[in-house]
Amino acid sequence: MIDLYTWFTPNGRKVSLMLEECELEYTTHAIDIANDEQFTPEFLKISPNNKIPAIVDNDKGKSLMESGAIMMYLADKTGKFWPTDLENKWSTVEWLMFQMGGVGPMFGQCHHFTKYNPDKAPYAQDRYHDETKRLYGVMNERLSKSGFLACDEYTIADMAVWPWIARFDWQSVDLNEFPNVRRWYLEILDRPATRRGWNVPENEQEIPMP
Ligand SMILES: N[C@@H](CCC(=O)N[C@@H](CS)C(=O)NCC(=O)O)C(=O)O
Repeated sequence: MIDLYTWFTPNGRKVSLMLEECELEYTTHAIDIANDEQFTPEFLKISPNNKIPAIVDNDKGKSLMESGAIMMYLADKTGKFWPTDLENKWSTVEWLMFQMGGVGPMFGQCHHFTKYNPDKAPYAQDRYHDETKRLYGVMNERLSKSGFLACDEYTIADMAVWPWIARFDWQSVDLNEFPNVRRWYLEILDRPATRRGWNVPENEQEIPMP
Protein backbone atom coordinates (compact mmCIF):
# COMPACT_ATOMS: atom_id res chain seq x y z
CA MET A 1 0.00 0.00 0.00
CA ILE A 2 1.25 3.46 -0.96
CA ASP A 3 0.49 6.75 0.79
CA LEU A 4 0.24 9.65 -1.67
CA TYR A 5 0.59 13.21 -0.39
CA THR A 6 -0.74 15.52 -3.06
CA TRP A 7 -2.91 18.38 -4.27
CA PHE A 8 -4.72 18.92 -7.59
CA THR A 9 -1.84 20.64 -9.40
CA PRO A 10 0.24 19.55 -12.43
CA ASN A 11 3.01 18.06 -10.29
CA GLY A 12 0.55 16.24 -8.07
CA ARG A 13 -1.48 14.90 -10.98
CA LYS A 14 1.55 13.31 -12.66
CA VAL A 15 1.74 10.82 -9.82
CA SER A 16 -1.99 10.14 -9.53
CA LEU A 17 -2.10 9.46 -13.30
CA MET A 18 0.68 6.89 -12.88
CA LEU A 19 -0.84 5.24 -9.79
CA GLU A 20 -4.16 4.93 -11.63
CA GLU A 21 -2.51 3.58 -14.81
CA CYS A 22 -0.68 0.93 -12.77
CA GLU A 23 -3.77 0.14 -10.68
CA LEU A 24 -1.68 0.34 -7.52
CA GLU A 25 -3.48 0.53 -4.21
CA TYR A 26 -2.96 3.89 -2.56
CA THR A 27 -4.32 6.20 0.07
CA THR A 28 -4.54 9.91 -0.77
CA HIS A 29 -3.58 12.51 1.80
CA ALA A 30 -4.68 15.95 0.60
CA ILE A 31 -2.08 18.63 1.35
CA ASP A 32 -3.82 21.95 0.75
CA ILE A 33 -0.96 24.14 -0.45
CA ALA A 34 -3.23 27.20 -0.53
CA ASN A 35 -3.55 26.79 3.24
CA ASP A 36 0.17 26.18 3.84
CA GLU A 37 -0.32 22.53 4.83
CA GLN A 38 2.98 21.78 3.02
CA PHE A 39 4.81 23.52 5.87
CA THR A 40 3.67 21.29 8.74
CA PRO A 41 6.44 19.41 10.61
CA GLU A 42 4.74 16.05 9.83
CA PHE A 43 4.81 16.72 6.09
CA LEU A 44 8.37 18.06 6.25
CA LYS A 45 9.52 14.64 7.50
CA ILE A 46 8.29 13.09 4.21
CA SER A 47 9.01 16.00 1.88
CA PRO A 48 11.98 18.03 3.17
CA ASN A 49 11.52 20.61 0.35
CA ASN A 50 7.94 21.36 1.54
CA LYS A 51 6.38 20.56 -1.82
CA ILE A 52 3.86 18.07 -3.12
CA PRO A 53 3.84 15.37 -4.39
CA ALA A 54 5.46 12.84 -2.07
CA ILE A 55 4.85 9.13 -1.50
CA VAL A 56 5.54 6.51 1.12
CA ASP A 57 5.69 2.93 -0.18
CA ASN A 58 4.82 1.03 2.99
CA ASP A 59 5.72 -2.34 1.45
CA LYS A 60 9.33 -1.22 1.12
CA GLY A 61 9.53 1.42 3.88
CA LYS A 62 10.59 3.95 1.22
CA SER A 63 9.59 7.60 1.21
CA LEU A 64 10.20 9.90 -1.77
CA MET A 65 9.72 13.53 -2.78
CA GLU A 66 10.27 15.06 -6.31
CA SER A 67 7.76 13.96 -8.91
CA GLY A 68 10.37 12.84 -11.48
CA ALA A 69 11.96 10.50 -8.95
CA ILE A 70 8.54 9.21 -7.92
CA MET A 71 7.58 8.48 -11.54
CA MET A 72 10.80 6.49 -12.04
CA TYR A 73 10.32 4.67 -8.74
CA LEU A 74 6.78 3.59 -9.64
CA ALA A 75 7.81 2.58 -13.17
CA ASP A 76 10.71 0.56 -11.75
CA LYS A 77 8.45 -1.05 -9.12
CA THR A 78 5.78 -2.12 -11.62
CA GLY A 79 7.83 -2.59 -14.81
CA LYS A 80 5.29 -0.35 -16.59
CA PHE A 81 5.51 2.81 -18.73
CA TRP A 82 9.31 2.81 -18.86
CA PRO A 83 10.62 0.77 -21.80
CA THR A 84 13.72 -1.34 -21.11
CA ASP A 85 15.50 -1.27 -24.48
CA LEU A 86 18.44 1.15 -24.58
CA GLU A 87 16.97 3.60 -27.09
CA ASN A 88 13.52 4.02 -25.57
CA LYS A 89 14.64 3.72 -21.93
CA TRP A 90 16.90 6.75 -22.25
CA SER A 91 14.50 8.69 -24.49
CA THR A 92 12.01 8.32 -21.66
CA VAL A 93 14.52 9.73 -19.16
CA GLU A 94 15.44 12.49 -21.65
CA TRP A 95 11.84 13.69 -22.06
CA LEU A 96 11.10 13.25 -18.36
CA MET A 97 14.06 15.55 -17.60
CA PHE A 98 12.83 17.95 -20.29
CA GLN A 99 9.67 18.21 -18.21
CA MET A 100 11.47 18.52 -14.87
CA GLY A 101 14.01 21.10 -16.04
CA GLY A 102 11.99 22.97 -18.69
CA VAL A 103 8.23 22.56 -18.80
CA GLY A 104 7.64 22.49 -15.02
CA PRO A 105 9.71 25.50 -13.95
CA MET A 106 8.95 27.65 -17.02
CA PHE A 107 5.21 26.94 -17.24
CA GLY A 108 5.00 27.48 -13.47
CA GLN A 109 6.45 30.98 -13.86
CA CYS A 110 4.18 31.59 -16.87
CA HIS A 111 1.17 30.84 -14.64
CA HIS A 112 2.38 33.45 -12.16
CA PHE A 113 3.04 36.25 -14.61
CA THR A 114 0.37 35.53 -17.27
CA LYS A 115 -2.54 34.42 -15.08
CA TYR A 116 -1.96 35.79 -11.58
CA ASN A 117 0.04 38.98 -12.20
CA PRO A 118 -0.79 40.01 -15.80
CA ASP A 119 0.56 43.32 -17.12
CA LYS A 120 2.30 44.19 -13.85
CA ALA A 121 5.69 42.83 -14.89
CA PRO A 122 5.83 42.95 -18.71
CA TYR A 123 9.43 41.74 -18.88
CA ALA A 124 8.71 38.61 -16.84
CA GLN A 125 5.35 38.04 -18.52
CA ASP A 126 6.92 38.11 -22.00
CA ARG A 127 9.91 36.08 -20.95
CA TYR A 128 7.93 33.18 -19.49
CA HIS A 129 5.12 33.28 -22.06
CA ASP A 130 7.64 33.25 -24.93
CA GLU A 131 9.60 30.41 -23.35
CA THR A 132 6.37 28.47 -22.76
CA LYS A 133 5.42 28.82 -26.44
CA ARG A 134 8.93 27.84 -27.48
CA LEU A 135 8.62 24.64 -25.42
CA TYR A 136 5.24 23.90 -27.05
CA GLY A 137 7.01 24.26 -30.41
CA VAL A 138 9.68 21.75 -29.36
CA MET A 139 7.00 19.25 -28.33
CA ASN A 140 4.97 19.89 -31.47
CA GLU A 141 7.99 19.08 -33.62
CA ARG A 142 8.80 15.95 -31.59
CA LEU A 143 5.20 14.75 -31.80
CA SER A 144 5.23 15.19 -35.59
CA LYS A 145 7.67 12.24 -35.68
CA SER A 146 6.65 10.17 -32.68
CA GLY A 147 3.33 8.91 -31.30
CA PHE A 148 4.30 9.96 -27.78
CA LEU A 149 7.12 12.12 -26.43
CA ALA A 150 9.76 9.47 -25.79
CA CYS A 151 8.76 6.89 -28.40
CA ASP A 152 5.64 5.33 -29.88
CA GLU A 153 4.56 4.01 -26.46
CA TYR A 154 2.85 5.94 -23.67
CA THR A 155 5.46 6.46 -20.92
CA ILE A 156 6.07 8.27 -17.63
CA ALA A 157 7.47 11.18 -19.70
CA ASP A 158 4.01 11.77 -21.23
CA MET A 159 2.34 11.48 -17.82
CA ALA A 160 4.78 14.07 -16.44
CA VAL A 161 4.08 16.60 -19.20
CA TRP A 162 0.35 16.08 -19.79
CA PRO A 163 -0.98 17.81 -16.63
CA TRP A 164 1.07 20.91 -17.56
CA ILE A 165 -0.49 21.02 -21.03
CA ALA A 166 -3.87 20.75 -19.32
CA ARG A 167 -3.20 24.32 -18.13
CA PHE A 168 -2.91 25.73 -21.68
CA ASP A 169 -5.70 28.20 -20.87
CA TRP A 170 -3.78 29.57 -17.84
CA GLN A 171 -0.77 29.99 -20.15
CA SER A 172 -2.78 31.88 -22.82
CA VAL A 173 -1.72 29.23 -25.33
CA ASP A 174 -4.02 28.21 -28.20
CA LEU A 175 -3.53 24.46 -28.58
CA ASN A 176 -4.77 24.71 -32.18
CA GLU A 177 -1.46 26.42 -33.02
CA PHE A 178 0.28 23.16 -32.00
CA PRO A 179 -1.73 20.44 -33.78
CA ASN A 180 0.56 17.54 -32.83
CA VAL A 181 0.46 18.52 -29.14
CA ARG A 182 -3.33 18.83 -29.46
CA ARG A 183 -3.63 15.33 -30.99
CA TRP A 184 -1.44 13.87 -28.19
CA TYR A 185 -3.31 15.83 -25.48
CA LEU A 186 -6.71 14.56 -26.62
CA GLU A 187 -5.49 10.97 -26.94
CA ILE A 188 -4.21 10.94 -23.34
CA LEU A 189 -7.31 12.75 -22.08
CA ASP A 190 -9.39 9.81 -23.36
CA ARG A 191 -7.65 7.29 -21.10
CA PRO A 192 -9.85 6.27 -18.15
CA ALA A 193 -6.81 6.45 -15.81
CA THR A 194 -6.20 10.07 -16.85
CA ARG A 195 -9.73 11.01 -15.86
CA ARG A 196 -9.46 9.18 -12.53
CA GLY A 197 -6.00 10.64 -11.79
CA TRP A 198 -7.21 14.16 -12.60
CA ASN A 199 -9.69 13.98 -9.73
CA VAL A 200 -7.11 13.24 -7.00
CA PRO A 201 -7.68 14.63 -4.45
CA GLU A 202 -11.34 15.06 -5.30
CA ASN A 203 -11.93 18.46 -6.93
CA GLU A 204 -14.38 20.38 -9.07
CA GLN A 205 -12.02 21.25 -11.94
CA GLU A 206 -13.00 20.21 -15.46
CA ILE A 207 -10.33 18.93 -17.84
CA PRO A 208 -9.93 21.82 -20.32
CA MET A 209 -10.91 21.11 -23.93
CA PRO A 210 -9.08 22.94 -26.76
N1 LIG B 1 10.34 19.78 -8.51
C1 LIG B 1 9.19 19.50 -7.69
C2 LIG B 1 8.24 20.67 -7.73
C3 LIG B 1 7.06 20.43 -6.84
C4 LIG B 1 6.19 21.67 -6.73
O1 LIG B 1 6.57 22.77 -7.16
N2 LIG B 1 5.03 21.50 -6.11
C5 LIG B 1 4.14 22.63 -5.89
C6 LIG B 1 2.72 22.31 -6.37
S1 LIG B 1 2.67 21.97 -8.11
C7 LIG B 1 4.06 22.94 -4.41
O2 LIG B 1 4.06 22.04 -3.59
N3 LIG B 1 4.02 24.22 -4.06
C8 LIG B 1 3.90 24.66 -2.71
C9 LIG B 1 4.94 25.66 -2.34
O3 LIG B 1 5.76 26.02 -3.20
O4 LIG B 1 4.92 26.11 -1.20
C10 LIG B 1 8.51 18.22 -8.21
O5 LIG B 1 8.52 18.03 -9.43
O6 LIG B 1 7.99 17.44 -7.39
